[in-house]
Amino acid sequence: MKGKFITIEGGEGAGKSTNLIFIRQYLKAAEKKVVLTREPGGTSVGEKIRDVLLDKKQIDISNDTELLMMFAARAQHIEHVILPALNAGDWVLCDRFTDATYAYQGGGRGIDNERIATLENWVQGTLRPDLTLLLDLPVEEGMKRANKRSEPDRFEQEKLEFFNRVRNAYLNMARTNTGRYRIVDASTSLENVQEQITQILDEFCVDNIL
Ligand code: Z5A
Repeated sequence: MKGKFITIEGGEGAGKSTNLIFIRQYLKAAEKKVVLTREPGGTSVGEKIRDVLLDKKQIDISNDTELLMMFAARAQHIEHVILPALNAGDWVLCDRFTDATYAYQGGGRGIDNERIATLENWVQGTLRPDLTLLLDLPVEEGMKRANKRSEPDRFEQEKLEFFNRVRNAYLNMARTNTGRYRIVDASTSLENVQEQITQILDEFCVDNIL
């Protein structure tokens, strides 16, 4: 595989969408061909699955169904978008990936990590991100930012404790996967967040002799 796979993670309102655009500009300036995508979604089938998963009227989705739908969308995404792009030498920038499953379905819903790992190995084989940026900020701050923007979706209707479990799951993953994870303090000004991201990307590009 010639391309690089970068994922961005964090709680709601952490600034993932905003900073993905910034990262794309950085990589384009470094003359990389970039594919920007997201999960759940990224393909026509995946976007349909996303619509069901986020629909606040779908209150009867069981935890296992939710988990399997995440991986169904992911299987389609990997086969039709991520692997072809990486094999062509493109850089794939993805708004959430499997770490979100460990955080939300694992930390948030309480599904055992081993069951998630089984699906991860089945659907992804050896594919893992090369770099994961975790935009971290207190849950209440992210909620304030997200609430300014739009009606809450099915996940956003969850309670504070759910999102605190999600945040803790992310921080635990970041602390145990220091090779590919970088934690960004997302509670500061956008300018400061983007300075932190620039430093991380500078180091990543040097390490990868680009
Ligand atoms: N999910 C899951 O459960 N399992 C999985 O495996 C996967 C996903 C892949 C959809 O994700 C849901 O799917 C998600 C988890 C679940 N549910 N939740 N919650 P999503 O990524 O599409 O949804 P989201 O997390 O709710 O994203 P978001 O609310 O769009 O947040 P964001 O992209 O991180 O933030 P943003 O739109 O860039 O910024 C939010 C606002 O804050 C905006 O007005 C910005 O201008 C502002 N902002 C950004 N940065 C700053 C700073 N630094 N200061 C001040 N204001 C700022």
